[in-house]
Amino acid sequence: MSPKYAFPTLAAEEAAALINNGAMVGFSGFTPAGAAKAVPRAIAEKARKQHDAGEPYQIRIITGASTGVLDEELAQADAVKWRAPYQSSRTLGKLINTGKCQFVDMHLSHVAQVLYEGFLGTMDYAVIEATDVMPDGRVFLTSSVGAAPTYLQQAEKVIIEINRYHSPRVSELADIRLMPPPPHRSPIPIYHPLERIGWPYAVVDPKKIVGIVETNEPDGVGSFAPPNEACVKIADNVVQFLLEELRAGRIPPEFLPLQSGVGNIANAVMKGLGDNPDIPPFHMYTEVFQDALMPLMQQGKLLGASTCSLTLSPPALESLYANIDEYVDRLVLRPQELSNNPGVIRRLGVIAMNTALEVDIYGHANSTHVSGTTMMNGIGGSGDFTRNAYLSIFMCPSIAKDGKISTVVPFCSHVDHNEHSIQVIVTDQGLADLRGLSPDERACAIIDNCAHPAYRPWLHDYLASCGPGHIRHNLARAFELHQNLKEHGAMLPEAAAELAASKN
Ligand code: 0RQ
Repeated sequence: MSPKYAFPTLAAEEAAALINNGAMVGFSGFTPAGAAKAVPRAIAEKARKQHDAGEPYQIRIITGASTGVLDEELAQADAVKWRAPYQSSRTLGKLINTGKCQFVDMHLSHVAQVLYEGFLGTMDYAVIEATDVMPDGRVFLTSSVGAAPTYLQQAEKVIIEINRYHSPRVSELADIRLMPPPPHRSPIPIYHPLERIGWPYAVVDPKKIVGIVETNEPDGVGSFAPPNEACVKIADNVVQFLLEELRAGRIPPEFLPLQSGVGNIANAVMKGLGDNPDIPPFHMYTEVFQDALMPLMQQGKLLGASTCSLTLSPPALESLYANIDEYVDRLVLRPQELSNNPGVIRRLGVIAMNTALEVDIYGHANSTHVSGTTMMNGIGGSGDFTRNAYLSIFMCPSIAKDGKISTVVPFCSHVDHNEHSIQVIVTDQGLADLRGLSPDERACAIIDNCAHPAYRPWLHDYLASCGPGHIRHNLARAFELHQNLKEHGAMLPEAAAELAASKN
């Protein structure tokens, strides 16, 4: 027992020793932000030793969203039997795509409810990163909230990783409240992105805490590459569209809260919005707060943001901590049940901007499965926002893999977001505003405005080959591009060769 805490302190290895083969473990973390670090690393080491000794050792893992070292190290140690609800480790991705790890891809706003309902079984342990824990069970979380408050409630036993790297003041940003099950839910009183309705801490029954592991380690969020040409064009197209909406009065003069997904395109769009003097200062109601938003906060272009995580590179997070007085009234960190809550998103009139791997000519989007089979990361929060936003925008470059792939296809090989939820599709080529368009009209708008010119003749030829119907398809050819990619390494080998030659 350390005099600092009311609970025993453990070495990470001692904590890992408690977690048995087959255990279900809920780890904190929503992106690498706030993810448990020392205990998962020690579990990976334990798994290796068990495997070397010829003993089985794998655990079931649930988190808020993706993580950092947690997934990568546990996957490298072949220690992951089952995973939910989102992940982005390449090594774990390979295990998932070869059937060696079972993966449940879920809307992030659904995680807490599915767990309460018992569909994921008993949670044996929660391993939660915090800046402090009180004898009465108040837990002060670090750079993300995610589903940690739910896991503290649901787990049979709890291990707290106290990470000294984080400013203890980060909990001043937290606004934590859990929703009771129906029919005991009342309206969630968030009428503005920065409205606070909860407490700065999560709560656990102190009797469940088996130990505290002390660490001092950054989140390990990588920095983004400078935006490439396609990202800049996509960003320009989005900014021009939003300005037009503003002029038309469909976006009010004070603007509407924005949600932006993860990755380079999302960062380029946020930078584009920040740089344009005609876009008024705005708020965000989003789930991930990335590096590109820091300068916007400093310039006053971003007035404030509600998020679930501070997915910031170490220099950006350290700058936030050093100047935290400037942020405490302008940043709110919420549990994913609230940051991604459909009712709040609809009420606030959020403009959602997410990225697709491919879109089809009728306006469906695939964010998750390459060629319909290979899991990329997961749906994450993109569905929570897309379905419920005031305006849902999907973005992608018109071609991928140097032109071997057209991201505009006749029929998405997997559908995450459907034609009824998506209003606008944007690529580097241009933008298709699908509002009020019939399927035939949508097909022409998407092919002519969004597809790469090298693929437009084939897509029009496909359309011409379709039989009658409301949504017209030629089922014999609907996956011809995907089939070509599989057999010849390119969707249209001649077009891809021409694109490659024009690039050299
Ligand atoms: O491959 O990594 O080998 O270079 O996919 O593509 O264009 O760099 O885009 O990084 O923004 O990721 C949909 C995956 C896009 C992401 C997805 C290849 C391409 C490249 C990445 P390389 P880009 P991004 C908030 C919201 C779902 C979750 C979500 C995602 C790689 O945005 O996971 O939105 N979204 N959450 O070459 C084969 C295609 C391809 C393709 C691109 N059609 N076929 N490969 N690529 N299109 C966050 C949370 O929820 C936590």
